[in-house]
Amino acid sequence: MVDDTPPPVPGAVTGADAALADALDRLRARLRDVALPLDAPGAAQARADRRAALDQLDDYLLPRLRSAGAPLLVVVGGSTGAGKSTLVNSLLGERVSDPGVLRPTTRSPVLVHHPLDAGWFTGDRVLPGLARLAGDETSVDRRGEAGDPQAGPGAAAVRLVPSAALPRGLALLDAPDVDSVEEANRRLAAQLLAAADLWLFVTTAARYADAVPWDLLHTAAERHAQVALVVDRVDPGSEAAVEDLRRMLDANGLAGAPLFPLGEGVGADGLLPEEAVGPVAAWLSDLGGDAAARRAVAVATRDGVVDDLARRGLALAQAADDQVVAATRLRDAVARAYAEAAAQVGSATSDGAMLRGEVLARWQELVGTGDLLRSVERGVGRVRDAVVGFLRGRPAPAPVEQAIAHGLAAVVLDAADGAAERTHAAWRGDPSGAALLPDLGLSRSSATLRADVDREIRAWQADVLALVGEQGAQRRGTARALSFGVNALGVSLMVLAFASTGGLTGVEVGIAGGTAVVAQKLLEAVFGDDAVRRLTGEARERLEARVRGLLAGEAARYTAQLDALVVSGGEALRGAATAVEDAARGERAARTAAGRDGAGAGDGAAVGAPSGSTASLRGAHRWRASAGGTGPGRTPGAGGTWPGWTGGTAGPGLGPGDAVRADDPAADHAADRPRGGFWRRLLGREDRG
Ligand SMILES: Nc1nc2c(ncn2[C@@H]2O[C@H](COP(=O)(O)OP(=O)(O)OP(=O)(O)O)[C@@H](O)[C@H]2O)c(=O)[nH]1
Ligand SMILES: [Mg+2]
Repeated sequence: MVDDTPPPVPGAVTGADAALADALDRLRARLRDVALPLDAPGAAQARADRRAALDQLDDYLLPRLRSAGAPLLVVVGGSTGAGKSTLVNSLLGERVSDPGVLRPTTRSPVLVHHPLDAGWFTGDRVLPGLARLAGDETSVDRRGEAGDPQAGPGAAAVRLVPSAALPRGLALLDAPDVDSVEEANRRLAAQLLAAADLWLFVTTAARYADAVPWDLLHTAAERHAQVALVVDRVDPGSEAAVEDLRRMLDANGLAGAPLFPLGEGVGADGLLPEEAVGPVAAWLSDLGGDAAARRAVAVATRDGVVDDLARRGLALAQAADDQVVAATRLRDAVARAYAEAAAQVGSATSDGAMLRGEVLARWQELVGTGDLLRSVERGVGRVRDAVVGFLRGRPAPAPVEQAIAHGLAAVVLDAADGAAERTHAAWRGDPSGAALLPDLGLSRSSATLRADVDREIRAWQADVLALVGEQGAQRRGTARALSFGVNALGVSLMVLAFASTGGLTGVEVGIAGGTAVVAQKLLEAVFGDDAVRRLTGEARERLEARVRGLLAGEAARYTAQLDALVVSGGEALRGAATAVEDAARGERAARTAAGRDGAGAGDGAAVGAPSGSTASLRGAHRWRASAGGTGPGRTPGAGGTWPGWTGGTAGPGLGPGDAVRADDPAADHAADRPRGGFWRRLLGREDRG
């Protein structure tokens, strides 16, 4: 588990920065909480966004906010084989990262820092999710979070390489290829770029328009990340590619990105010649030596990331709300289908449909030709005696009971099967539901339903017999009738229950050609009208309750899929994202006010090492010596200029020419360099004239 609260460090932030860090901490907690388990449209992207947002908070933003003095992290990214490792080695003049012929070469990122800056990188402050490798170590136990599939031996690690060739306050990270055939490489490269204060993007004259790098460059532009580009292998004749790339950058929101074309091939030592890397070296060395410039770059990238995270938080809140909507829609489909099933059973057991076929035949066997009805209607003797006499001579009522059980089971099973089919169809037609269906046999009723239905129907029939028995016990004079015919009376009540609609009984609705009339007369003769009405209602209610229970069990097979998921709305996340926006506004206002008060310089000085203690990267001196002229650093451009980055032709913020050509090239000294136009623009001092 990553410790979110590193120990206080020199230059640690307070005030508005701390409020922003707190707001981001809360956003992080909400992002962790938000669950997007349903495959609603856009959910896969939202999950990836959520992961990326958490990574960026952990790897970059929170550490950066809490360690105002951390060195500027320049991440060298780009296509495989573009020459990232070669560039890093060439800038340092030593092979810290293995370039190679086999792609991809760089799997473990290499982070080069000044020896005195080591403390910033050995701990958890930067990229806390990546283990550290020192020297020649090759395997790691990643300090991943519990349950993290990437944790464990062989997982991502970063190799730390101290180098005095690098200015203090500047770190170079050689990343894996962004378009790698290996997914882990691609993901790591994107994660590293997201943790960068500055992207140094390496491409080639042949591949500068490739889609994958441009996806990332678009992301950078969107986030206002600070970006510079290096174009390798610009042979004479391919200058047009550089011009085209410049146009693409301008047209895609990266007009301010410096562009460094490199034309030289690698030497026998595997390094690019000094004069080739000179412009990049000089530009980066200047940046390393200028605390205010470093701060400006770091803050510009950070602001973009904060805005982007708040935006992402809001979008993810919407995605979380969409999940709630999707879950509700799925639950509604289940509820609708099973309510319909219950209604279907309800009408099939009250409209007389049950009293046809087998039930009717067995019932007629039981009640015979109508002698009973006639004697009851004639009012001969005491009615109850007539019933007793009638019941004494009857066959057993078991076949009627069985026929009822059989018919009733068919009705319930049919309704349940229909509901399962409808639910399955509704879920299958819904992306969120479809993902929950495979391997679950949810297209039909559960395998145990038939047995469950049979059991419930038997239990209901027992209920009805018990009702009749209880009613007899309460009423004087029924003992004899019951002693002969509790089963016959029970069956009569079942029949009557199937012929009662909206409080009307069989006689009133004339159901099934008077089938129910005999049952009703028989029961009324024994118990009286009111009791029969009440008993019929009670028998129906018990049946309905048991059917409801069966259908609820069936419906639960679907809703359990949803219950197993945590689906919570995006309200808390939305609140946290809005709070980040507010805190960011506050922090920027405080920064502006501090700048007006002249406190900006002190602020800037808090970033990394103070000016004056810097080394220069390889080739920087050579470039500076020739800056503004036609020295070797500028070849092979015609007339000593690179068409791709000459500031005069393609608008503001164009590149190394701006950065390294001082206003007065004659006053060009490594230790005391005036700041280039690029940095002035970043710092908001547009005073070049
Ligand atoms: N001609 C020429 N060759 C180069 C240049 N830069 C790199 N190379 C060669 O291209 C090959 C790949 O270079 P690397 O530096 O390993 O490329 P990479 O971008 O680090 O590649 P991955 O780590 O696989 O992503 C090596 O053989 C280098 O010698 C260049 O500017 N010009
Ligand atoms: Mg490499």
